[in-house]
Amino acid sequence: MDRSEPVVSDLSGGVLRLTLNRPERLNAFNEPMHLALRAGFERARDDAAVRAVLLTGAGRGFCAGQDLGDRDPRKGGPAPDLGQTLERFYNPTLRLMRGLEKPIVCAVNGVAAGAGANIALACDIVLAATSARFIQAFAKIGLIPDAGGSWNLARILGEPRAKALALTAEPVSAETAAGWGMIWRAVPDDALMAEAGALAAALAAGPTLGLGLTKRLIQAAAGNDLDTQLDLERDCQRQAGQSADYAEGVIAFLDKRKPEFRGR
Ligand code: LHQ
Repeated sequence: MDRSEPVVSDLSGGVLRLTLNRPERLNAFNEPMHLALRAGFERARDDAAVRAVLLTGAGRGFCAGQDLGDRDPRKGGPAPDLGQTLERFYNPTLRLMRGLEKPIVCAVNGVAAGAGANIALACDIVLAATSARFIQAFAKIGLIPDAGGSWNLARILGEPRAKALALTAEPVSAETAAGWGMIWRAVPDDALMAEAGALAAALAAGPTLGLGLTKRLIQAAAGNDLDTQLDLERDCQRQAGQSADYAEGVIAFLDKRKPEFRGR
């Protein structure tokens, strides 16, 4: 692994693998890492060769949130504007991830704390090593859950668990997270990367347009009433039905062979 890149980016078989790469700081975010991660998701959005993203971390951690050494209060000066940090760095990346009409798989290889936990929860399918923990660490330092955490936790878990996690900063194991529906699956440590890689590869070989529309629909559901959602399904299905991958899927079914989707 190249130690000089804050995020290592590798495109293979339609999967863009993005590896957070500050292992000595448990992949905590500094400015270069923020910018590199955002550039990775911009590439995923703009490059048709990317058909799925796999996000993971180098070393023993996934991501420990914001690098707290970057703004050491002992250095003096005025209190930092953390709202601006969110506006400049986190929020654009969270919006890119949510708007990306390609699946994002997250392989949580170790501890995910603060904004690191919430970046993981913002991915579409989250697998975690059984040794990994999710920690809403914010309460320990007087902050609020950011990086979409207050929104995602409340939606995924409901208020009772979301509030308890955010107010206590109690770690949640991968198995508990899976049991609560906070993530898709807990996987033995030594099997995590193979399983996440295979899942991302299968998604990248899928009907990209249809998968992207599916992501859009499921994300829209909670904010829509049934009539609005039915209209949206109609519009998306119309679009999906015009794709070459839909024709290929049907022909492959009728020919009793595996489809070869091209992502259009
Ligand atoms: C770290 C960090 C870290 C620097 C471990 N920074 N070095 C948004 C807007 C703007 C500003 C503020 O924040 C935010 C969003 C946020 O994300 S706020 C939440 C920030 N994150 C945290 O509060 C988590 C802090 N880290 C921890 O509580 C622990 O490190 C965890 C529980 C993640 C892991 O514990 P251990 O497995 O015991 O590892 P460790 O604590 O020994 O960490 C290993 C090294 O990584 C260590 O450095 P050292 O030189 O002693 O080996 C840590 O200082 C460093 N590190 N997290 N966020």
